[in-house]
Amino acid sequence: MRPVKQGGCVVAEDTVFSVLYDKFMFWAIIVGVFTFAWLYLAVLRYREGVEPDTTHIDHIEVGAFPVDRHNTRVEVFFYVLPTLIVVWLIMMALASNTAVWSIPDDEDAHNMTIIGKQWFWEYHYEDALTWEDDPASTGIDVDWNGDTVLVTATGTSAANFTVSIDGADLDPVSIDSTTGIGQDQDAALTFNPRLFATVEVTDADGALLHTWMHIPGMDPNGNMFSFSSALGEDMIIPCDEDIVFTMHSRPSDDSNPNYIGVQHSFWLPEWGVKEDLVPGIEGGTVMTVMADDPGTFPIRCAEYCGAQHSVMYGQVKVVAAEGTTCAVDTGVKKTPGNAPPAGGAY
Ligand SMILES: [Cu+2]
Repeated sequence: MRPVKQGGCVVAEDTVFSVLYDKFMFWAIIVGVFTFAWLYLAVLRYREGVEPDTTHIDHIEVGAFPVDRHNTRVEVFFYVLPTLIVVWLIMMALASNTAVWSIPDDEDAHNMTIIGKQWFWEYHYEDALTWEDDPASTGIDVDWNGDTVLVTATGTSAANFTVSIDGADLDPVSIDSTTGIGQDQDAALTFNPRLFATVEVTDADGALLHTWMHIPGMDPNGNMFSFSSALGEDMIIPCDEDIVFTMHSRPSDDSNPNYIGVQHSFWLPEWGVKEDLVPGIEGGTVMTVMADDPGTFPIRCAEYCGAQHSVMYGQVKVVAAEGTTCAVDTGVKKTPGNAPPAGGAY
């Protein structure tokens, strides 16, 4: 489902808890209709001046507690049915909790490490991510193959593209205005999956029309590329994949070995989920989300963490991994993937 515009903001649908809300609403309506129908039936049947049909299953006498004249089947039904509904609601709620606060049994999950410091977030990439803006909406397609970057922008106002590798901008390359094709071929462009790289396509005035980006994953030494909200950078995650966040609180100044930082809470209001970052928990805490809809959504700190707690916010941008779109409505997992593993989930 496409994101819905609400008050100028994009609203994510089909999150675990919005689906859970819909399920609860469904059962609440059924129970409500049944209960009120029964209520009005009783009001009509047993109102003053109407002789009740005592042969009927309920054969209740107005004003008398039905001790002697009761119906065991109806009474058992009245206990068993609500109990079944309550058990079913508990199962659905626990399944949603398990889907969020556990590590999914998913080889293809996109793993991130979130570091909370006073007072900003760092988004570290354990897994690489290559993505670009949706060619269907920008009309532009970037293809980086070996030492060649090919930009196809037929029928758009694209004029130039700039390749940046490891933070260094290469010279802009112009795009042929008739064919809409721009190509750069150079040994310096040989694609290296270990380096952060972007291709930005701009119009003649320099306005950004289309972005292609490669974010490298963890290197063999365990070093990870990261974005930081302190630099105004957004966290970028792919849609339609389990995103597993492992979260740690760290001091922003580690000159004092006795100071291990404070508790933060990584809150994604759009998904209705948050999880604490607890100093001293070595393995970190874990939370899983699946982003179904593209868009940019807020990140907040939900645990008072000091003087500048209120500025501890960031943004998460949900994008389509290269070669995919977010148009497929995968929804969320309607059934729990597995039970929480021993340890790891808090
Ligand atoms: Cu905080």
